[in-house]
Amino acid sequence: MLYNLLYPLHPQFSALNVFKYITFRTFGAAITSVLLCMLIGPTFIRYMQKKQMKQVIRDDGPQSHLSKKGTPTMGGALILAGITLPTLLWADLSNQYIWIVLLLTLAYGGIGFVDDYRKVIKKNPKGLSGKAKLFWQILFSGIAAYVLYKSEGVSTELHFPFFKDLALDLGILFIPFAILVITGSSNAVNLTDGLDGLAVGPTITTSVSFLILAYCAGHSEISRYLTIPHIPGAGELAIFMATVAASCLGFLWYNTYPAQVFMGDVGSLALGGALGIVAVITKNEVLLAICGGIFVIEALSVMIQVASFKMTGKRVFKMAPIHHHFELKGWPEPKVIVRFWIISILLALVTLSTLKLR
Ligand code: 57M
Repeated sequence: MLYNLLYPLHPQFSALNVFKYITFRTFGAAITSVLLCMLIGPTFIRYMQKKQMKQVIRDDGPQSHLSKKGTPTMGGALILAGITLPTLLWADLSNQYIWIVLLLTLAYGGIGFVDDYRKVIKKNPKGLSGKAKLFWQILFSGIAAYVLYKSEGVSTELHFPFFKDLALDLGILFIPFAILVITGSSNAVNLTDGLDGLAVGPTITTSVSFLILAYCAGHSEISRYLTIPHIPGAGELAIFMATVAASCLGFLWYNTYPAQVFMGDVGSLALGGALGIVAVITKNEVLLAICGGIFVIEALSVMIQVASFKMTGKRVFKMAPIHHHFELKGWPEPKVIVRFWIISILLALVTLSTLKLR
């Protein structure tokens, strides 16, 4: 909004020229997001406590989790505010990608909100059924994918890191593929969100990496130099990714061990959806699987566990998702969390190194 309002005035006030730069607006958006989440946090937590919006803790998980009873949840609403308001403030609102990613993120947050609302307020432990969640996720990501497919200049090619000249044109299959990436990413982040700060850590490393990837993809000279697909307009997504990373950072202030608030599905489904749609637009779907490797490992651990139990009656892990396995092995919760963060930082470095490696 600031760009649309202030930049046109730069012929009269040359200082306003600074709003032209994505880098300047990215920093502005990030600072606004962190401050917003950190400042609203205490009021938000008090409100959730007053309204009794507290997490129900299952008693069949690791016993250390029983002490988390009464922790307020739905902190994802705070994250969504930290993404939406600064994006509206700092991004170019005439950019179609900004609207697609923002609306998809809010729609996924809406699905999570209904689930949390039923569980926490209506005291229905089942919340929104798995099938209903998947239906809405497919519908919303399908709409976003269709809009992208029909948009001029949006490529339907799938690109591969390390093999920069290799591209597979998916054609109409771009739509189901995009649905798979966005829905898969959303559910994988949701599965990861089972320890204090466990999901926000890798979300920060992934969104900072995608901030850089989006900036490079949107820049004609940098993308040509790096021989990555040039996607005009995608640079604005750096601002959106900055708000995702920064609102997670602000939220982490309260979600770090021992957590004062959980994000709930309203946060986890939205964050995963946001990463998925940005990966699709910037042609980095494969890199999302590498950068978000922690989410992939968490989701795979559940699939392996369920398949093994169904086929052999035996469990591969003490409990899935895999973070519970390490807890049950006796690792203190902060150790599991920080080690998973370390892996996600390493994966982000590998991801960014692909910009130069072929
Ligand atoms: C949500 N939700 C947390 C919180 C958070 C198929 C199966 C593997 C599904 C899986 C599942 O339900 N996953 C999705 C995981 C829950 O956190 C809430 O949910 C939100 C995210 N959606 O924001 O609102 C609990 O996680 C802990 N937590 C923290 N700190 C945080 O910052 O400590 C969350 C955030 C919270 C809190 O304890 O209550 C969750 O784990 O339920 N199911 C499971 O994860 C269950 N696994 C399981 O059944 N494994 C089986 C099979 C099916 C694979 C097996 O291994 O044999 C475990 N979850 C729990 N207890 N709670 C096991 C038992």
